Amino acid sequence: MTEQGALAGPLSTSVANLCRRLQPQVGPATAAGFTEVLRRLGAPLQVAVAGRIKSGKSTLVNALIGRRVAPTDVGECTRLVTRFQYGTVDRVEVVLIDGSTTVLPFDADGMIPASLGMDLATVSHIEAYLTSAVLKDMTVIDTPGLGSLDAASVARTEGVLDPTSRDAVAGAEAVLYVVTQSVRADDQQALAAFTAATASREAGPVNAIAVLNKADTIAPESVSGADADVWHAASLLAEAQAATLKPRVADVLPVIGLLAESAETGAFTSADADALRALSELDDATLETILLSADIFTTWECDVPAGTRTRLLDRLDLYGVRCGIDAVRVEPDIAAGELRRRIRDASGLEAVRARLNTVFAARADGIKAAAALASITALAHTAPDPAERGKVHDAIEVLLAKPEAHQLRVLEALTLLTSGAVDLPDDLTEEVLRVGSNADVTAQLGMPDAEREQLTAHALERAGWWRSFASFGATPAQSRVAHVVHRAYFLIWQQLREQ
Ligand SMILES: Nc1nc2c(ncn2[C@@H]2O[C@H](COP(=O)(O)OP(=O)(O)OP(=O)(O)O)[C@@H](O)[C@H]2O)c(=O)[nH]1
Ligand SMILES: [Mg+2]
Repeated sequence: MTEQGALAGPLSTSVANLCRRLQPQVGPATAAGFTEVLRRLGAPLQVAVAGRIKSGKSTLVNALIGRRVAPTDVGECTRLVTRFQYGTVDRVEVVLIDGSTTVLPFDADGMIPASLGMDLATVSHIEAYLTSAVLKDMTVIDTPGLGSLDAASVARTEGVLDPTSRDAVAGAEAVLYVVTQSVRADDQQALAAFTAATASREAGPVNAIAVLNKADTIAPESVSGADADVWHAASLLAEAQAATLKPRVADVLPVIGLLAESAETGAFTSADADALRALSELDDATLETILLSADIFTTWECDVPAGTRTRLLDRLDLYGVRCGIDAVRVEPDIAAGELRRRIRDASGLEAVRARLNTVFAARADGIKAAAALASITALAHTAPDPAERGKVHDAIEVLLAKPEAHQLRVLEALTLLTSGAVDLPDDLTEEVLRVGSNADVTAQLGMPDAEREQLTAHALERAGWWRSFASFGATPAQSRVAHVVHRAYFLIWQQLREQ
């Protein structure tokens, strides 16, 4: 088995070294388990996109990858798990339950065919290898809708949830949870089940974020305080949902997946820009009328051909069409590329990407190492030979005492804070999140332009402050978190001094 790519960081490297060192000293079953752990450690972070049926998961996956490749809306492939990972050549394989694979040609539009032409009962999942750069840092797993009534697809989704399964769909390490306007009680349950069963030791706000998708379809009058503004309404709703989903996710961000997909995948073309320009010339009254509903928009008699309007509606829906027309009216000469960027900006995708980067990428080392340690611990439990079990446990103890293992405590502290299990004043919470959520020292200290000397002094000062807070000013629960933050600053200080 080959090991792909670079490890996520120092802790993953230590865990990998532990596996390699112990491998020759253990029985064949445990050794094979280590090989699998090593393979997983070397792979990019596995991010599952989960959520209720038709919430727009596949649309978002396409937007994130920057290619319209996952079938949306209809077809049996929306009932299958599809893993999108980096490859040097675009290739799609169907993986059968017996482990064999068949290459699947892309359809005429360059998409994964919506129907496979084979017995779905024999299919495990789909593996798509794409040259998309985003996939170098994370593997994106598109999942069938939770809460779908179709028993076979439910069973397949549970395959994703099964942490012990060696199946390729198992073991998502992070979750992007897609909700729409109404979060239902079973959304919370589904999210709980999904995060609890991922391979990560502590699933929760550390490795899960949520998006409020289809923000464009929210009626602003239904949200008090929204001032008839769709995006404002979406932000308010997202905030309320964050409070409901809080112990499970770090954040809920509003997004319009459809606009993100159209802008990022090139589905929005210069012909669409021309169509928006033509529509922008309609008089105000006509425009207001046709934007009332999708039916009126496509059937109203006007100079822009009905087919062109249907296409626009598919790409942008009514809200996006309105945004586009507004942009053209302000700036009649706007180029198609600029219009595409405006649509992307209106989609909210950039904020989602940024959050994925801070929440997942910066924590990938800790998240992956925690998942690997959980697997190693499970392997040790099932090892037949007590001496072998002892050896593995001892090695884990040694590893946990190393400075790089401190990240695991930081992840734990973040979970305690963001889930509300431990309360701190807002400014302190923000400080802990900053220290725990960034990979770069200047960002951790919140001093982007500071010299090393200033950084060193600040780290030392904060280390001292958190130590006394841990001893004097804190409840026992706060004290636990404070000790972790103290040590985080101490390690930063040490690192700065050694540079
Ligand atoms: N208006 C609007 N429509 C959207 C948005 N995102 C997705 N859609 C539409 O919602 C429908 C379902 O989208 P999919 O991406 O297939 O949803 P899914 O969650 O993958 O669906 P399943 O895999 O079948 O559970 C499609 O017609 C999309 O075009 C959005 O932000 N706004
Ligand atoms: Mg889908």
